[in-house]
Amino acid sequence: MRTGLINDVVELTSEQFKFKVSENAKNIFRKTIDELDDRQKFQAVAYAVKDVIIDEWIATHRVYDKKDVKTVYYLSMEFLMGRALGNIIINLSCRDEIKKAIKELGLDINVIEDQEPDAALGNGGLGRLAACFLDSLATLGYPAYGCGIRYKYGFFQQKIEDGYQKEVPEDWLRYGNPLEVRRDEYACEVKFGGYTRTFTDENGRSHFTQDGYQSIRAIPYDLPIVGYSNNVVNTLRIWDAEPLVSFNLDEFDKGDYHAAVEQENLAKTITEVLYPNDNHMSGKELRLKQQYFFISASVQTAVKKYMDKHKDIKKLHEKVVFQMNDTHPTLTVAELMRILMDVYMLEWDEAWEVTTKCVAYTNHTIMSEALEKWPIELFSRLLPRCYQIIEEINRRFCISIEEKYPGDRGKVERMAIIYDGQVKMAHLAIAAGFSVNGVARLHTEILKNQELKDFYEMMPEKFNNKTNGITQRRFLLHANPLLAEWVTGKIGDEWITNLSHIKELEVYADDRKCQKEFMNIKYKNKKRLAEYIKKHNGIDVDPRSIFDVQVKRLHEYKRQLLNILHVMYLYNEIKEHPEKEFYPRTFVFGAKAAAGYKIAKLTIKLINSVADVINNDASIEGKLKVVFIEDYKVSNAEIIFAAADVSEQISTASKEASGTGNMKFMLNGALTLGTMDGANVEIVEEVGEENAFIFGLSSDEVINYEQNGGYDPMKIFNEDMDVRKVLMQLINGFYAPDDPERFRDIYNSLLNTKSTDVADRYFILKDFRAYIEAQKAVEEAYKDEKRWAKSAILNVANAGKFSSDRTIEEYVKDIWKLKKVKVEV
Ligand code: B1N
Repeated sequence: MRTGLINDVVELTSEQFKFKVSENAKNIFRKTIDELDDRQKFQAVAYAVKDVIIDEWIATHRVYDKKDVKTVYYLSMEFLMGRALGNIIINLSCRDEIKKAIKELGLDINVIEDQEPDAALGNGGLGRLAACFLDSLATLGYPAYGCGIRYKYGFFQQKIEDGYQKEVPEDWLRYGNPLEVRRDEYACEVKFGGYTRTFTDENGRSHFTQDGYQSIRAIPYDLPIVGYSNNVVNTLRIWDAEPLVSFNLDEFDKGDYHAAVEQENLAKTITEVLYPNDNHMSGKELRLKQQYFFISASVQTAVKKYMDKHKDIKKLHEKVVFQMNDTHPTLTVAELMRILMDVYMLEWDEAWEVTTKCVAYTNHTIMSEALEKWPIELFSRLLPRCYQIIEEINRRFCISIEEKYPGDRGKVERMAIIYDGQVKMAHLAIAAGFSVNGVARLHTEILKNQELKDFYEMMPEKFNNKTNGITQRRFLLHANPLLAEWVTGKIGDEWITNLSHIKELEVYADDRKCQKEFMNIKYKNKKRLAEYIKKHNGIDVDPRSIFDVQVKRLHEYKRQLLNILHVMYLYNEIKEHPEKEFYPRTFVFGAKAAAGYKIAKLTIKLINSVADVINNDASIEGKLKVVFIEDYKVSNAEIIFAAADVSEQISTASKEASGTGNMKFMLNGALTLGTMDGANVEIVEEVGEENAFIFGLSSDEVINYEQNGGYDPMKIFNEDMDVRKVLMQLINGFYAPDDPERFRDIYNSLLNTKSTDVADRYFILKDFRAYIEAQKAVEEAYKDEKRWAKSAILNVANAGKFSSDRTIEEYVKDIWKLKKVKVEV
């Protein structure tokens, strides 16, 4: 039962909720409920839900205030929230009343939920992790703010035209966002450019200040993060930019026309769009502006909030901790130092002491092209005072390296924060952070022993692992209501807030009746996806076939190419041996490629071309289907995970820091087909190797090859006739009769050392045979329904570790040191 502070929340009845909705229809749209179109219905309901949340939101912050709690600020350029409404409703304790009201109004909750645009303020895993963490923080009752950017355009919408990806702007705010609250009272100023000036105060102390800068106003919008059944509502605060003073003719008269226009343009462009790169750095000036913009606003606000209640800025770390989601928010270090010294007049050593107790850093990748390095010229021009501070941090850091390793120039060269004309953000984050963590055990080990070896040797105490997790509220309870209900029927509903309980399902894995129930639910979910595919792709797929799914960002290291090359191989096999028994298979792909990532976009075209040929070949009697789901995003992901039999997690070992899709599949009872990479290692450890399909090179083997100049893919091409045939089909027009050269670049990326510096950099051919064998094992296993059902149930039962609740408890215990709060009467 709900225990709230405010009467109207405590006793919310379906009648009251219905009243709120009809009032909204009237006040916002001047209509009665049945006159509203679907979008308006969504808005009327969403505003009513916001009304329900608001009292708890206020109550939560009253408790935080009163208890003077320590708060984590989770700083992230990305929060991939997806849709809010459905998720909020399942988290609210009065969910049943709301659902009842919606039904009694004659509205269909699924139709209403479908009207909401996804809040796609993120690219992929890193942004979705941030969203899962916010859900867990609220559900566990920890004081937390998410801090980010209110991009006008989120991650682009993907259209497939003639098999090619087309990017369409995602105008998610077109109809406004009913759930946000604009907080003008917390607006602040952010300064760019100009120069630093030194002045001496009356005590003879010198200080720095910035002059000749451009300014913009940062305006926060708050979004509610509703905890599960606990009255806690935390806040995701995303910043928008506005001109400080709107364009004025004064400036024009003074002849400062250009300066005024520039300042106004800066405000317009800064929050315009999310950079659509995953695991890749774009060295654009605007990106650095975005970073400083939201960091300056967030850090200023956090410090101000602390100083409103406390006197001693030197104890900031007792109440505030900043978690930097990768290096994108690393300017936190410089900005906090700046505020402590220039605003609160601390000495360097005092400011450094406070800063290094307040900031912690999470590393999410070892891909070298993702490492953030900024040219000194750009950095110092845009952020002169921050640059000056970083120079001094670097000077002192280099001295400490020399002290520890006298005479070792190599150390200083490899570890310096500023070197070779560049500012290295990861080095700054490690030098200043009191904690450095990787996101899966293997990833953290690679950081310690390879990528960040020098740093680990010098400061081992900073390094720790926090294996990623996902929220079971969205990815089971909301995404898969049939399975969720089945689980609750078997073991009760404690798993919703404590996923370790799901282990209790294990005793049902061998039970024939339970196996049938489970497979029946899977079948229904596959039908749901088949309907989605029919509606969106016009393709018929058979829900009795094996649903083999790879959905994630398109990246060479994730090896969608390996998957589609194997499909091409299977097709050849079926054509050559039509008499051979073959269990029908549906290969499902979903992936967006960064707009400028040529080979990734060509891979999408290849998948669609292969799909065209195979899906239209009547001679194979529907044994094989290939589907590319357009516009893969959080909302359709929920349908896809629930329907999967096989979870493709086939990255080149060592490259995928963790992966989180792998966990979502597991929780929904799909079996992992994967390499020993990222969190796959821990998934297999939990579920047992006999309930997964593991293949391919190990991370050690990959790293070994890399350190010795790669391997020779030509040898495989010359010796393995199946591989050779598939590769030839890339350049003989088999899948591109109108332009046989179309896929030449893909062919070259695998074989040709003239056109790429390393042939087959991602070991696709090296792992190809092993992948074929693993896929054969999948087919064999699926034919044995009992065995498959057992394995699938065991996957669900052993997913407990992969709840983001567990991850957050570890962050709290080892890094953030927060206290749980109860919000009640
Ligand atoms: O972060 C996820 C991990 O599960 C994935 O393995 C990892 O690839 C992903 C620059 C990134 N790492 N780095 C990024 C995103 C955007 C950008 O501009 C890098 N994303 C990951 C969560 O830990």
